Amino acid sequence: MTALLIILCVILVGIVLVQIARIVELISQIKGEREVMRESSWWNAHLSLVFLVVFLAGVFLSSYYYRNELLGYGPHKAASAHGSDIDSMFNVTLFFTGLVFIITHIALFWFAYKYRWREDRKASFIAHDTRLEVIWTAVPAVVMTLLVVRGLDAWNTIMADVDPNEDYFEIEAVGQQFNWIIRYPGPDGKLGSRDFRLTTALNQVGQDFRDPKNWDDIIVAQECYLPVNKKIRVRIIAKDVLHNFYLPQFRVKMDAVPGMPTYFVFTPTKTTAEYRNELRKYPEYHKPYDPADPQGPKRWEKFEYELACAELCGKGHYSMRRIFRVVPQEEFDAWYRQQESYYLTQIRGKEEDPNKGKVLDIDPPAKDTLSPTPATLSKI
Ligand SMILES: [Cu+2]
Repeated sequence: MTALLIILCVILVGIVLVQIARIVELISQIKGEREVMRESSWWNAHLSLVFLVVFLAGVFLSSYYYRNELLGYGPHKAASAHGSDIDSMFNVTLFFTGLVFIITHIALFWFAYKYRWREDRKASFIAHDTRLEVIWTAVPAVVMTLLVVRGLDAWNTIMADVDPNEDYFEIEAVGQQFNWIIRYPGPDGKLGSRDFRLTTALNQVGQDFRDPKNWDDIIVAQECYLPVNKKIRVRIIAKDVLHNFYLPQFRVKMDAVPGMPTYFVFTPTKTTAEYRNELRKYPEYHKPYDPADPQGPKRWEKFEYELACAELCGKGHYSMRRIFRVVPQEEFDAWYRQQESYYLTQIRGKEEDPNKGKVLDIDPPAKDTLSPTPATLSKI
């Protein structure tokens, strides 16, 4: 019995010793974890400072490096009367948002460093601070209000429609999958009426040819010309899905919505030739236009104002591209005189012609007539 008790005592002492050993091990483990924590906290804090410096340096250097890629800078200056308004608005917004961006990022990473975990301090808990809340609500509210008011003011100025009595030139852009149909008024200066129910393969914008204003309208097949320093009003229409009429250098961008005509009024202030001349200042525009032909024309020499569709409208979206050439008034007039009426060249006398069989004063003279009529004279 005594032997049994001695054995039990030895086992118990053994268990106690094992437990003590485990406790000692656990204590040393806990002490080790704290050491690991101290180390990782130190590294995280200091690496966040390194990240802050590298990140901000990257932001500044890349902005500087790509400055000539941004609208409003370098070769991408505005070429319309209202364009500089939009650019300065972007700059003001960029200034305020940029400032906030830099301050918040410095604060974020600096605080992560400053308040890293340390054994000798404990986080304090602040449930509420009225003064702080007032500051961080009021300051952004005031800044945002100023930005929005400025934006609204610019919007109202830019989107103001033309006065019917002022001197302007109106054209029409109809977006469809996948091209723009550009219609110019004829010598009467007025676009004829449309009705979508009249649309056929030949009459693509549904012109109502009973309306004499349509008889001299021009559908421009190639490059569209615009006179410099003349107010242009574009009627913007879509036939199928959403498109967007976008002339980046003129800061013109407006949705083309099916069933809801929109418009944009702008005044081009730089001719294509003047804009090309400005691009000459930038070395990137001295590279060959066609990389396969290094001796060929340079990029600045081939620059054109391009109309693009800025609404992803389907598979052929990329092909909705048209060239707009801005030229002095005399050059525009010369080009304009060469354009032919769509009605006279494509519709007159065909199935679609509601005036078939009737004699109109715009008809060319019969072959045996020697003297041209006044109407045809005005077309020459
Ligand atoms: Cu489109």
